[in-house]
Amino acid sequence: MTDLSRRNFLGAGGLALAGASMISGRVQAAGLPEAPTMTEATMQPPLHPQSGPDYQPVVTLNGWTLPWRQNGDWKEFHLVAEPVVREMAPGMKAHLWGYNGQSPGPTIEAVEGDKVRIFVTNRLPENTAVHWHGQLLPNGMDGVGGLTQPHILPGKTFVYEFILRKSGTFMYHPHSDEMVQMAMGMMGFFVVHPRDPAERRVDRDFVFLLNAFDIEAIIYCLTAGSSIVPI
Ligand SMILES: [Cu+2]
Repeated sequence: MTDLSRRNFLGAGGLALAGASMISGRVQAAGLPEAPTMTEATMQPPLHPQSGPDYQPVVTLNGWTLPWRQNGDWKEFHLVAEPVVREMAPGMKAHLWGYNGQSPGPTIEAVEGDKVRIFVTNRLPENTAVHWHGQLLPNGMDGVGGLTQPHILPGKTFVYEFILRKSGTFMYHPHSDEMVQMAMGMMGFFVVHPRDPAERRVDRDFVFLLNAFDIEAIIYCLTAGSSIVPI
């Protein structure tokens, strides 16, 4: 655990410098990958791979795919857990928690056999951790805060590294105050394409997450003086 925390935790500000003694030389040399953010809740075009094996990318309905960078053998992603505001219907804004500007979070896409390094920065007001649901990986990368790793404290970044052992459609979500955090909207897809692009080749591939929220309605009435008061 000591080694894990030393190797995988970074500070939030001035990461490359502040975190230098806490992370591996390889990560230190590379610095943190950019954390793309999405301001639109509308469906974004699929992201065709610019490096590595080819595949038919998925379209995430009402969502988007997280860009990555290739760093040697590794595909590097950067997730940011944070509060987000999503307009569910015209004028109805929900205060959710999500990743990289949206809830649900962006779809992570890669290929069976890929080495992935996923930086997770916590901008929530409480601890978090990310569990890679259904993936076969080393126990220390399984993302159960307080059990298989220390919780990621607010302002900190944790680095997950593992090899994608099987193809399939998976999801990621927190395992740190998970009942609250999942209810707040923290989840996203993790699509692993078969290594052989001819295997179960499809022409078009879609994923969509269904989620239900109980949102307290505030009903307003317009008074004669045109001020708005909740009733
Ligand atoms: Cu799960």
